Amino acid sequence: MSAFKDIQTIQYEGPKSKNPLAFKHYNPDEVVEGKTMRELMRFAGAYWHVMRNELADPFGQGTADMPWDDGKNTLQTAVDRVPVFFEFLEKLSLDYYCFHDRDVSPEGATLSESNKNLDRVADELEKFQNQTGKKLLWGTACLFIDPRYSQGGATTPDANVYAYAAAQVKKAMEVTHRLGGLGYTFWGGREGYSTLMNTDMKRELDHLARFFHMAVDYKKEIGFEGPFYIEPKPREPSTHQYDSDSAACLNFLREYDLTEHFKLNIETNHATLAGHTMQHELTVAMNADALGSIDANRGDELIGWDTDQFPTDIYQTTEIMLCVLKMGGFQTGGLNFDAKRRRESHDPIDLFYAHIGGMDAFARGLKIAAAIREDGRLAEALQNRYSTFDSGIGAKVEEGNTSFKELEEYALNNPEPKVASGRQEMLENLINEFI
Ligand code: XUL
Ligand code: CO
Repeated sequence: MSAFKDIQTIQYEGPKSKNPLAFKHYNPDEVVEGKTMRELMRFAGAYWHVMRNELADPFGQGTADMPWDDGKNTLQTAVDRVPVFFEFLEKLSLDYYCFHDRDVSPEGATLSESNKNLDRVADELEKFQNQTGKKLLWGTACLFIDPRYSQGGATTPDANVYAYAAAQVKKAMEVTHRLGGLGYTFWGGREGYSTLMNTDMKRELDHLARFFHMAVDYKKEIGFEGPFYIEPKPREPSTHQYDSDSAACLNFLREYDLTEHFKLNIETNHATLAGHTMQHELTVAMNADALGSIDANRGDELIGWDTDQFPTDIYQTTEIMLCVLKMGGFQTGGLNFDAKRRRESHDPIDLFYAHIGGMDAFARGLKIAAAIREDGRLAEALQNRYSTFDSGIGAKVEEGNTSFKELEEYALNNPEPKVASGRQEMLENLINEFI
């Protein structure tokens, strides 16, 4: 039985197509910089948004029409959702998916019942992965919905909750490993605080590091070879989250000797909530060789929260794909649509429009980024801006072969420096030549 029987597999029809159910730019087998688009993008569907997001907001109930779902929180309903999700992935040529343990299977009356539920649904996920060739980009544990985690999981003040969180992550790692997951994500929405009056920050961070070290030990024990990802976000639902941005995460990982096992999963709307551009967050991660994966979405300039909208901004997707190409493509990561439709877009077909738009926005970003790189003027301008460091006194600085004394002597004996223009507007015009 088909859940989307009126919708055919979405085809690439090219930029001139007027068909809203066709790709205008995402052409999976088209080669860009020596790789197919499919290899470069590694698009993933997010189980929580596609299958479980009823489109509620703090002021109103869900609006999403999901005729395939009886709305019950039973194991049978969870099992029945799996083929619907894989039909969706197939019809959109999404090669990967991501899930939280509790999106795919219901919490039971006890932890061991929850684990059994997860095993049962994992059987089904495995079956459909084998049938369709779809792959798990990453798995994760939901440590933020249940009231037990209201004060944190790995940073809770209660050791009993901490143990429960560890048990839940252990199980989610096992299932991710069993399903051939390429990575495992930690997003710490409750790992932070509401007020410092009741929070021992140092103790909580030590506990978080302990938690991660134990996860690393366990990953080695079960032979899980994929990276762990930390997904930075500054706030929401906590007032302050410890993994607030790329720099904070990297500093934490270095402080606690965890860098070897972790990369970052950077989300566009989290970057902007942190007061950074996505390009900034990606660049900080890349500089540390820690850009693992991307949660693809966008925020809204007029709304101050995590709106998780589908990416449509070509400037933004171009900047992101410039970073991805610079890094030589993803290793284990990809572009996961951690994005939801607006509450007003409640029809099943809106799920398709939303993903088609996101995939096309990224495909355009990719083609534009590749053209900018091929043209070479942007890279040349960047290179030239630092050319005084290529020889003479500048080269000595970069080689570590000079001192304050020598630099003083140089400054005293040379004319007043005349710094060259940054040419921002000219470079903005250059980018616009390609957009
Ligand atoms: C929440 C968010 C999460 C993570 C996975 O803002 O982005 O869905 O991606 O837990
Ligand atoms: Co996310």
